[in-house]
Amino acid sequence: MRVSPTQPTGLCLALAGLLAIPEAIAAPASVLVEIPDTGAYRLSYEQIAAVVPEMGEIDSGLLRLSTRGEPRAIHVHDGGDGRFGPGDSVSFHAVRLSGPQSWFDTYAVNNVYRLDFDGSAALPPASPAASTGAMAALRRSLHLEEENLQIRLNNRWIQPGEEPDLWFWSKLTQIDPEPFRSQFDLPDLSTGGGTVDIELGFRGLSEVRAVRGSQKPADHVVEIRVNDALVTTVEFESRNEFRTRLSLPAHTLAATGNTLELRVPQRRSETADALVDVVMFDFVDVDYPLDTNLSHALLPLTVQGGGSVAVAVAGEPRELALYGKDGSRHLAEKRNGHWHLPALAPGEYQPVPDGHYREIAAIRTLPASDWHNVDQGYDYLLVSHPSLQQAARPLAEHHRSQGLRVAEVDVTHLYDQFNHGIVHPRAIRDFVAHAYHHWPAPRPRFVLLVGDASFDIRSDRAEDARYAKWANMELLIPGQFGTIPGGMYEGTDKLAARRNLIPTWQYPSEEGHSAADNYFVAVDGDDWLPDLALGRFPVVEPEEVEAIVAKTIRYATRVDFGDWRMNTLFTTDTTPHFQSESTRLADSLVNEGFLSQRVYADADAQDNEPQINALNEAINEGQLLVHFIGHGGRYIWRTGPPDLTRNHDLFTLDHVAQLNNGDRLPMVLSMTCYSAPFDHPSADSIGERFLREPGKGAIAVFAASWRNSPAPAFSDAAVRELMVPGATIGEALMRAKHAIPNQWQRTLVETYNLLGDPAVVLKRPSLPLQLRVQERGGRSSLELATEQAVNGRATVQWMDQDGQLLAQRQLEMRGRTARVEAPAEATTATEIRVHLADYASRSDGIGRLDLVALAEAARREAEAEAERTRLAALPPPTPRDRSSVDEADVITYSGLDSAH
Ligand SMILES: [Ca+2]
Ligand SMILES: [Ca+2]
Ligand SMILES: [Ca+2]
Ligand SMILES: [Ca+2]
Repeated sequence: MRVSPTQPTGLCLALAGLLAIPEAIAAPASVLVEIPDTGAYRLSYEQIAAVVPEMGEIDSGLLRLSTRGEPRAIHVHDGGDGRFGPGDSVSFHAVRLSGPQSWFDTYAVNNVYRLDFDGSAALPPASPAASTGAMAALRRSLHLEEENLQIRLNNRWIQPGEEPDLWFWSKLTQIDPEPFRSQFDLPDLSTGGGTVDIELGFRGLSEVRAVRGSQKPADHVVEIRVNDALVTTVEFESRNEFRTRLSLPAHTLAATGNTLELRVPQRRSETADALVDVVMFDFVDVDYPLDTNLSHALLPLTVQGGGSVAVAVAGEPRELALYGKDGSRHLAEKRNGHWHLPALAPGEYQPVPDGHYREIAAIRTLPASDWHNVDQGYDYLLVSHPSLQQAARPLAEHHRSQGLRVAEVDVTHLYDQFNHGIVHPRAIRDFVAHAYHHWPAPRPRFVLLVGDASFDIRSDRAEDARYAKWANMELLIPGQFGTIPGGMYEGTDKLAARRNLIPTWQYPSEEGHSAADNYFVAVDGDDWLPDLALGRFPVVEPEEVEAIVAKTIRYATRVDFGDWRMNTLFTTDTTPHFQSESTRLADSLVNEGFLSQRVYADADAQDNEPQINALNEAINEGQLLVHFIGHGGRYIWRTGPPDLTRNHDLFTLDHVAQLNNGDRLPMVLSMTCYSAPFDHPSADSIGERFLREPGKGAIAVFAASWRNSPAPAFSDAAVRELMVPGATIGEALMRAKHAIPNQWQRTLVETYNLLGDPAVVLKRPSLPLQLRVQERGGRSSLELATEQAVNGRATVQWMDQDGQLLAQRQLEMRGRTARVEAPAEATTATEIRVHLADYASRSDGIGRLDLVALAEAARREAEAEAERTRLAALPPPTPRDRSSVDEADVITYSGLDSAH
């Protein structure tokens, strides 16, 4: 039976039921153990039995340890009976997780070791023995690194898939009033001789431009002082990482209270301009000679060159063991007040006096589900954080009721089955790729991620000033690390690391790392275009999931379709280019029979209150689609670029919260900078808020996670694909991404994410409807025609040129045609709009006639006819085209683009 404190699901119960069959009773053959740091760990039988209660006593020789599939040494303390049971324990040396390019991993906090009980896994090679028994010199290596400030590196400095260190201890600049100072200890330092070796890590941020005719000064200069003495001044170039090594006589340092001081000096160029110099300080590695009297026996030691060791240990322990990084374990022998260890191989060892092992972070069994091998295919992969799985279940049931095969997947199982238990977005992507390529048919079409992400995976400090807002400019501005405030998440205490329920992948865009769920579904071919439809619910609380699920199911199943779905809303900022593109896009929908309201910010207005009110009213009335293109003012919509003196907010999180549009939920396309940076550790965004609002807001949001240049062609493709009757929004947006396959627009593909269920079908009216105006004997009437017989009601509206309603008629429609006389008050109408609801098929259609355009066409046709008549009267007679003349008093206009 699986026992996991975070996994109280029905699936668990079902599996428990299965396991009750006698043949199936078998203890899980493995557990996964999370460890936070390098050191020696002990695991008692009781700790293991707490997650594997049916384990029983086993042969000690069956125990195996591994990490990332590599065998590691394990030491069994079984009381000498050869059986591992109650009262026994195992111990091992484990190494902390580091990133491929960083001390702290980008995506995971803990490393994971796997303990197998069935003896089938490989054993590690034997540890090497020392070649000499002579006394070895002892040293100690310590790594000091703090993660206080995060930078963004653009795609000039990092490439997709790289995981550079983006977190730094401190920022150093030429205008810092005081140098950076930090105290450091060298516990058990031997000052008798030898050297203390220090390595410092930096990354440059600024660059100095070369002045023609003069030598370019170094980009960076850093003065390094240790214990108030200038040790060296280093110079380096560019925004790359830079490391420097110092070697100091041990007697210049002390076991406690040393100081490290770093200063970027003020410099002037040959033209006497002050040079900007910004350097990020990352870490210090120290390696120093050890005294043989150890006061700090819980810190590691290095046996230099190999050989025997004799140390005195403070605190008079009764027992001392040394665990080698190579897997070896050595019990020291006490003689004459010293602990003796013969013939140790060179390398690092962790002393363990009197059983002072480190504490593991967690232990769990491997999941019983096996997502490598399934006996049926699935259409829909619903991947949830375990804390949200229950809340998402009704959505899975809903899709099953619609005929989709839904796999409900606990995201932690994907780490266990696809990445050796270690958290990484690669595990999710590899799972999707495996399902896509290797599962039985059908191929999955949809992936939904239920859980928010956060790029600050270690801290619970919600301090926005720690996170870079720009890749290039911001860090160069004195005293600034981003000052435009964002709104904090409300109604939850989950911030920073606690929001990171399902990681996202980080794409290095022109403006730095950006949340990119697209990575999870770009699984076919050697390209970055998506192959499945993907959405995410970026929330942390079960109630938030329940609210989105409830909205989604109501949207899909309600049948009282209203004519609000004729409405579309196009809004933008003050930029003329965006306004003209927005109008072009709006017009394309008008021609399909949709109403399209435009709300454009006014550059001359003091406050744009009328526009804000218009947006509120329009969304409350109900919109099928809301499209914003323009400038995002960091997590919201703004009237222009983020210049606080001239521009201001257009639509904010507060406006979203104050909506009362109920079930009239729009699909929101937010084609702008960071309107859904859903991986921000603490700041809420308009995109997330639109989806998250219970009982109102939006059905889904398509928005960018970071800065970008919105492309009207992308909007065109997105709107066109979303309007295809029956298209799911996830697949429509996937196709829209395929419409922009240029490498230089990859940022749009990667950083625009769908927040919402990808299998939602936009509720656009889709019944094909033909409209004709007939003028006979001075009376005007409208004829409606459908391809299939309907049983429903049509609402006909006559509008004037200002969009005011002149008259409205409702008529029952049975069969394929219906006719209504134009009312007397409609004589000045310039437009007719029709909404037809068919109760029989539970569908509806819309149509629109532009009477001005029709009149113009009729006038032109009359002129053409007059010309034909005139020509016909001329000898020799020309044959007349009768067909158009017969229909001259009947003008037909299709109310729905039948191309869809
Ligand atoms: Ca035993
Ligand atoms: Ca770092
Ligand atoms: Ca692809
Ligand atoms: Ca978020």
